[in-house]
Amino acid sequence: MILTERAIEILNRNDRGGFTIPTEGLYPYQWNWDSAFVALGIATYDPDRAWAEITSLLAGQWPDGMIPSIIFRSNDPDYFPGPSRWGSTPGPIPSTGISQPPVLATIVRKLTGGAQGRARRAEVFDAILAWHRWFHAARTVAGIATTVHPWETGRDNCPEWNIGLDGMAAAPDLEPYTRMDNKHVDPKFRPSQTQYDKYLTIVQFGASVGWDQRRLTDEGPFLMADPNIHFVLLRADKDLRAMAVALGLPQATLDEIDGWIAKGEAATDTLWNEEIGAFTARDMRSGRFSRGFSNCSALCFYAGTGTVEQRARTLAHIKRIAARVDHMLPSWDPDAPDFEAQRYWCGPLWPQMNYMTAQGLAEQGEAGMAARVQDDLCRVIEKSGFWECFNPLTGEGCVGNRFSWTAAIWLSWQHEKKLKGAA
Ligand code: 9WN
Repeated sequence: MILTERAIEILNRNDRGGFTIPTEGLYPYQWNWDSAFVALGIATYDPDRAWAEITSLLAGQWPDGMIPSIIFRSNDPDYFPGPSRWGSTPGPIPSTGISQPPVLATIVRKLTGGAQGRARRAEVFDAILAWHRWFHAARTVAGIATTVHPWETGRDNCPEWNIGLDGMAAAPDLEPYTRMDNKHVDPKFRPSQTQYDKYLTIVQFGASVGWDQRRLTDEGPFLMADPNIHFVLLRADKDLRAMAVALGLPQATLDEIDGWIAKGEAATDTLWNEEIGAFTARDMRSGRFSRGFSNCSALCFYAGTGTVEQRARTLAHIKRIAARVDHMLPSWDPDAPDFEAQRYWCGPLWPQMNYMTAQGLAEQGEAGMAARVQDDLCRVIEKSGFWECFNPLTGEGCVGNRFSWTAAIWLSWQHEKKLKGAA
């Protein structure tokens, strides 16, 4: 109970009036997929405020349908790269020029399932449809949704991106900059300077082409396919379709979404890395795969895709890792050489990933492992508090504290447990 009150207090404290920041100091703006997860938690005690979280995110949507990764409603000198570094963007509110994994449709479907949900679904359906259309048009290469920036994948410095980053050089004319992230948290948790130079090189390229998204995809310095974006989008397309059916939308809309789902199912194989025996990221220019099992490899269950054999081999990795760490599910394979238990996406477990992984495993008949993934996150929260991510070996909290999505996922699960208990 105390922890539940604490979680609500964190979300209230991070509320900036209709939208929620991930954490004070380090992330002072509205982030895309953070807000979707945050809505899940707020919905347990204030459904109207939860809905405002979603509509405030949609307020930043670009005319081409893209919903940016960060919406800059102010200019906070404590954050870099802020609005001036991204330059002029075409949306109604200054923003980044890249997106983030599209979990929104799945979360909107969940939050609007009741009798009163229909009007809300109808209110946001077209905007979400336009966003998915954008992924399928502006980001798709050779039939698979790709990404142009590690920040777009939501998992910045995961070793998955090393092949893509090694294949590009930092711009020789990179405008000088000062990182602010390392002033808020211990640099040992954060991406390296070399990685930051490349992140900023991609931003500089995007700004130089006026954020022409097709040019950024086709000509940009970095182009990889990401199991996170792929599985989240495929799952979200399926949820979008279910909402379209419930809303009685025309056959043409269903046909369009069916086309995306068929494309997504076919593209799943593009990410199958036979050598590792799992779905991994892939560099679209060289065709090379990344060399390790990440927590996104496990999202094939959440997307309800992959063959029986692919899922069995994925599950074997999950079981191997479960025997290796106290706290599931690390963001990178603990048996891989570049695993680092505390460095951001190189090892720590992430609450929003555990949420999706547990949901997918439970839906696909793997109740035991789903419970392990869920319980482990609850245990680290009980032990260490509401951190951004956690060391999977010790359960120690890492990077940002009093973190919104951690509080939100805690609340959502506690609420579901209560509902189950009452049934
Ligand atoms: C860059 C806000 C975001 C999350 C991402 C996480 C981290 C930002 C950063 O924080 O990314 O967007 O500066 O590291 O990787 O998943 O949405 O919580």
